[in-house]
Amino acid sequence: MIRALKITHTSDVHLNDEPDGIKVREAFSQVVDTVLDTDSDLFLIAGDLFDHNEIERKTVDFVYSQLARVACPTVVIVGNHDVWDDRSIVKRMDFRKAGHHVTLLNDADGMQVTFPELHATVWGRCMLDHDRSNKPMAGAPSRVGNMWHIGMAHGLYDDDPETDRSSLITPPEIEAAGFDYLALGHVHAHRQMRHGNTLACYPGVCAAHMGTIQNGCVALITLTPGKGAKAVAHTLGTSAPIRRCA
Ligand SMILES: [Mn+2]
Repeated sequence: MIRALKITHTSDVHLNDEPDGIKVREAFSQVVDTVLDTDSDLFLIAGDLFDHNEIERKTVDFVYSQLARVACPTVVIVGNHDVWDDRSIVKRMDFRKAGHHVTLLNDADGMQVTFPELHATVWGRCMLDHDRSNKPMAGAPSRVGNMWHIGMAHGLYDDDPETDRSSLITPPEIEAAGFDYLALGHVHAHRQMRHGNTLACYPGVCAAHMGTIQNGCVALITLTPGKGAKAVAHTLGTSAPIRRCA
C-alpha cells in the first residue's frame, strides 16, 4: 500500500546580497526550520531561489549550509530570476556540497526522479528562457504504477486561452498531466487551484515584503492514500503552529 507523505514547498525565495537580504536569508532558514519541525518527507524549491545571477559566494555557501540541515530528499528547479543560461548562478553551483539528498532538475526536456522509499516521483523541466516559447508543463510524463506523482513548474498560471504571457501554465495542462500535487513557483501570493485530480499551489513567498505581504509563508502539503493532496499556507515567523496566510 502506498504511504502518506508530508511535503514542505517553497518558491521565489529571491536570495540576494543587498542590505535587506539578511531578512530573506532569515526567512529561508525559517523555511528549513519548518521542514524539520514538520518532519517533512520531501522539500520542494520551485524556482527563483536566487534573485539574480551576481550572487556572492557567501550567500551560495549559506544555501549549502541551510540545505545541509535537511535530511529528507530535496528537489530544486530554477526560475526566471536564476534561469539556466551561461550566467546562471545555479549553473555555477554544486548542490552536492549540501548533500546527496539534494536534486536539481536540470534537464530542459524535463526530468523525473523517483524516491522508492517515499512511493513518489517528482518531475520538472529546467527553464532555459522566460519567454512565450517556454512551456513549463510540456512533456509531463504519464502516470506509471501506484506512486505519488508530483510535478514542479515555474511560470504563470492563467486560465485565459488567448493570453500570450511567458512561461504559461494552463488549467488543461494541469488536468492532463494528472499529478497528485503540482508545486508551482513565480507568483508571490499563496494560491491553490484544482483541475481534474490535481491540486496545484503557489506556496507564497517566505520573506515578508513591506506593503505587500506582511508575513512570509510556506506551503505544507499532505498526501493521504485514498484522499489525495491537501495544502495549507503556514505563516512563518510567528508562534502559531499552523494558520493560513492573510
Ligand atoms: Mn519567477
